[in-house]
Amino acid sequence: MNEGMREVAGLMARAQRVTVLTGAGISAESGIPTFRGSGGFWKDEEEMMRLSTLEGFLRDPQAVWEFYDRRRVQANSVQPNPGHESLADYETRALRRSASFALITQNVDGLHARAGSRNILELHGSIWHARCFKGCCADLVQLPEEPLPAYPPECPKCGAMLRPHIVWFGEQLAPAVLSESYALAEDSDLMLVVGTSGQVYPAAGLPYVVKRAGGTVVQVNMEPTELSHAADYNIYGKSGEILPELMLFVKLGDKL
Ligand code: BJW
Ligand code: ZN
Repeated sequence: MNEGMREVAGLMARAQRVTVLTGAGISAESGIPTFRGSGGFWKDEEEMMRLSTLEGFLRDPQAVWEFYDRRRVQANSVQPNPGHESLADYETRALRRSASFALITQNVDGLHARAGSRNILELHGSIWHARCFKGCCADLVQLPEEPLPAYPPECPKCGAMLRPHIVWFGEQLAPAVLSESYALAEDSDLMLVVGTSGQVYPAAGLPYVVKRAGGTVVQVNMEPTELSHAADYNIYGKSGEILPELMLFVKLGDKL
């Protein structure tokens, strides 16, 4: 067993203002690939620039839309795993004892909501939505579970091309979501950081905000990351196993 599991569960049980930051690793056990590392979404840097930048989209919107079609079909074919479910369970228990709880995710797959999490901030958007490329029509367009009939899809209001509602490299995160995330981090007494490589900013800056403001950071990951040195506790293992185990201790503690 990882050292400190009981200690961390004790912190989780007592924290009054909880934030959780998740990344692709939490969905890995559902069968959704992570970004970096072998078997990831991008084969190499060239593919990353082709599929996850505005320049890549403008060069070949069809290829990028096909990529997101595959991602939606895949996300729809898998289930949230015990890691997602444990965080939803933790939120319910935190609210019951009048603690605040927010789940800040870099993931775009929608699995946290399907697991029952409620207060979710999606930092990098969602594969389930598109928006007008011209930016003139503010409403998000809901995307279907199956591949689109034609590419690129058109804005239902003005007929311009739609783009995926995703934050690509070099693009600004939605200011309201980002500022709320920073405010929540600054105010947290505990942040759980789960399944992220901690390489992509500004999301990777959030644990440092918690530390600077005097809060505690607990990382759960398969392996050491860029954030390991900043975390007060590092628990190495699969989040789909570690988080349920932590919740078991939290629940035992509640009964004592
Ligand atoms: C498990 C597990 C299990 C596995 N259990 N754990 C130089 C040039 C240009 C830009 C920059 C630059 N320097 C910095 C920047 C800014 C850039 C950035 O940070 N780049 C770095 C990579 C260097 N950031 C941006 O561009 C952001 N915008 C911005 O900053 O605007 C202002 C600005 C603009 C320009 C210059 C400077 C400032 C936007 C970032 C948007 C990120 N978007 C993506 C792609 C979305 C597209 C899509 O989904 O298709 O979001 S990138 C990709 O990475 C995705 C993810 O959300 C994000 C984070 O990845 P994550 O979640 O950490 O996944 P992995 O795969 O990296 O890690 C998985 C982890 O899980 C690993 O640690 C595993 O060990 C672990 N794991 N199984 C537990 N079972
Ligand atoms: Zn439009």
